[in-house]
Amino acid sequence: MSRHLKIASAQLGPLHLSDTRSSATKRLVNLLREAHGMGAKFVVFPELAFTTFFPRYWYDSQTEADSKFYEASIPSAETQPLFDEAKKLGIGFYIGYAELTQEEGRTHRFNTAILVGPDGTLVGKYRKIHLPGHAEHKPQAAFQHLEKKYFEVGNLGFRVWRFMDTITGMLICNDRRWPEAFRVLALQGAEIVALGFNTPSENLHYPEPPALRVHHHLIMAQSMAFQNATWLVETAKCGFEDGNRMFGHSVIVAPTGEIAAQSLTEEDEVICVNADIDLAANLKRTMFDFAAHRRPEHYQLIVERVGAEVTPAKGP
Ligand code: ING
Repeated sequence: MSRHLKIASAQLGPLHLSDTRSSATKRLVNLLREAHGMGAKFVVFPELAFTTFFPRYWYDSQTEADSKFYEASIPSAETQPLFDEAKKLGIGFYIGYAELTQEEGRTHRFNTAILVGPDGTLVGKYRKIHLPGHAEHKPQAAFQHLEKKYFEVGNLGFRVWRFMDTITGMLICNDRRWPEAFRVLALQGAEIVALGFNTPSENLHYPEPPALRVHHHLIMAQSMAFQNATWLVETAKCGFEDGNRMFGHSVIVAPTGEIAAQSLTEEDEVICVNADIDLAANLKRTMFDFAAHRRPEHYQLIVERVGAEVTPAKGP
């Protein structure tokens, strides 16, 4: 009898600068209840789910940004209702937020996601490692993408946890563009990867068809799930946030690479799949039997070299 887990992706529509944490939490609780009504036991919320995607704005004062957008504690009084409702309904969840923390006497800021068990316990924490964008102000640009200014590179590594009778790992947004991140999770036995994202529809650097960005998002999700034989749940915060559009297309992808469910709007929306966690067994036993087929002795450049360098062979 294979293991099944009803998984929901709870997509959040826009959060504006004027939205409060309490209003965001109310919407998250409503999504949780809708997912519960669909029978979901594990709900994946987006990246930075309590506030607007603030890295699109330059703030001279980090103190101001800290007070507006970061969680000094999780949960806090404003976000506690989500944690209470999930525990009451017996639902585990993934949620992303901006973490403000004091460690070794210093202040640190991370783009963080947590895994909370159906009994309300904190099971795992992940701090985003691949930070896109820039740290300097680009006043000429239509919008900023200042994750390198507002967050430090995550310092907890890529990890998995025993979670609701599965092995679950976490990633955040830009991580989905780097195959190494998924492979490190898969090498630890990941069966489910949960990933929240906030992805602008417009390209900051050059005119790129918005449809092409969605195409990239969808092919990455399908290939990463298949090549690592894992379930992959990618949940968007999306829509027009104070006029800045981010795309939806939240997806739940099976280890076979097939999209099992996809959102249809850029608003609050829940999609749900009764996931067969053992669906990957055949793939892991044959095509993606890592121990039988991988050849790490030929992969050292992946770890040793950061940027690409032209180093052609000297002969045949
Ligand atoms: N957002 C975007 C993402 O990786 C981005 C940033 C978009 C980078 C497109 C490069 C190209 O989906 C976050 N929050 O990482």
